[in-house]
Amino acid sequence: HWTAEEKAAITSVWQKVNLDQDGREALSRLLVVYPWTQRYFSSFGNLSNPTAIYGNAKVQAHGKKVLTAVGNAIQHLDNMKTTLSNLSEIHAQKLYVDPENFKRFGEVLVIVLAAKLGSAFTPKIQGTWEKFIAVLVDGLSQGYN
Ligand code: ZNH
Repeated sequence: HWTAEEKAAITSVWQKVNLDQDGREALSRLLVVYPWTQRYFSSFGNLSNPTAIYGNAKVQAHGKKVLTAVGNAIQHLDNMKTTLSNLSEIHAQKLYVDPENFKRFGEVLVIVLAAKLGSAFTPKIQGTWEKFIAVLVDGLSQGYN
């Protein structure tokens, strides 16, 4: 259900992503903008303010891990649901993450990409990314049924 143009829009943006920097930025923003998401990361140490969050090595490592998983999903656009089923079950049955938070993370990720790419992140490309995020969130939420 992806056109060649949509696939190109997703992969060309992803080529510009830096997993370390952008992963840190996305996860840090999630933790600052939606502070209740901090409850899942009680083992990460000090998350009491933005400076502590951005400087937290565990946040950096985990942001990279999450974006690496997003990149893996991008390599499997035509069967994202299967690709994400295992990860979804981990979040549902082991980590007990409220799936609403996947949407929040998706929104934050789009903002990080927009800030990074500026005018190159055209409305058309944003539209394709919103669709990608919706499919990603769907895939991550399947294990909650
Ligand atoms: Zn998550 C983990 C991915 C979202 C929370 N994650 C994880 C991992 C991965 C991921 C890959 C690892 C796993 C293993 O180890 O096996 N995530 C992901 C993605 C997304 C996400 C892709 C979207 C897009 N998460 C999320 C959210 C949250 C979370 C939103 C909340 C808020 N995760 C989590 C946790 C964990 C994880 C808590 C665990 C961590 C540690 O290290 O402990």
